[in-house]
Amino acid sequence: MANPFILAGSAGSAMLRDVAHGLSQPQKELAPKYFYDHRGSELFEQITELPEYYLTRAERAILDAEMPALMQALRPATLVELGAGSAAKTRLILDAMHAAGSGHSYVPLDVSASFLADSAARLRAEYPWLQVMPVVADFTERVPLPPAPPRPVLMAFLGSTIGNFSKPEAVRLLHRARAALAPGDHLLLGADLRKDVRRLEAAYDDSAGVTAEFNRNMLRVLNRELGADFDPDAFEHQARYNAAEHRIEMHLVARAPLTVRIPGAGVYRFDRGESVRTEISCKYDRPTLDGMFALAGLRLDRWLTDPAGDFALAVAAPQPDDA
Ligand code: AVJ
Repeated sequence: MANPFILAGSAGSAMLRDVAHGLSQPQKELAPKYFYDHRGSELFEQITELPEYYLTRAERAILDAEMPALMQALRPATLVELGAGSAAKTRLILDAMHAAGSGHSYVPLDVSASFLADSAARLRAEYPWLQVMPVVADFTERVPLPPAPPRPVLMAFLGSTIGNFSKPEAVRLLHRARAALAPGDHLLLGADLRKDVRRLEAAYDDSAGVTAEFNRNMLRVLNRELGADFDPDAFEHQARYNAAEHRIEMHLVARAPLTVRIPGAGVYRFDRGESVRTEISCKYDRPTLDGMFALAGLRLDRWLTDPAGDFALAVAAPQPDDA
């Protein structure tokens, strides 16, 4: 028993249990959702503007080039967005939707009620024609839509956030998304593509050190939220490409032997050079996504990439149950 101090139920928070469980694995791990406190979200914004981090620019370029024609073809009445992420990308889709004259409903789904309220207020002010129906939900658990949303629905899951999930988890998530879709609806999935390892590693280990700060910020979040005593400076940022799994892994590597105390969750030892993995960021190709869609009851419908082939927007449609 690694952690005899964990109390079941209300006595131990979900975060405490999750962190204790992750730190008890042979390869210690922490969930990437813990990056994103206020500071972490700011650092991520900075990452998206780094010269090495091509993902956001590539995805925006595809949206810019392809959304007008896609909205003309699909004519969605409602845009559902999983993770109500970057306002700039949402606007490219909403603008194209408005230009196509197909619909005016927007359903952002996010865990953070305050983030949703802020972005909804801003969008309503900027788009008087838009009906915004925010839903507070953790879309990794469930994908609830408001009752009878105007259809067809276009459900967007952008930013290659799917890459944070292992293949079985990602398929489960896609399957849940599929369950919320009706015939005629579509899923719009942003996915980062496989490429030269040096470019991938540079994207997650920038020369300005912003990603290193982002990575260490997770320890500050755990210190504040759980009263843990991580010394962020005692850990080195590392981004490695795991070629067998086709994914970038971010680790925090202990520079020396150390122990960390987490009240109510015990004491954790790190050997010198031992790491905690804080994120996986899976990289895809078309056959792999094809296969994942098939397992999730979806069918790839359109494959849109930037000219360099760095990033893809995959459009998928629900398969009938008997197909
Ligand atoms: C927001 C999960 C897509 O994996 O590229 C950026 C997060 N981590 N730099 C990614 C991230 C390090 C990002 N996602």
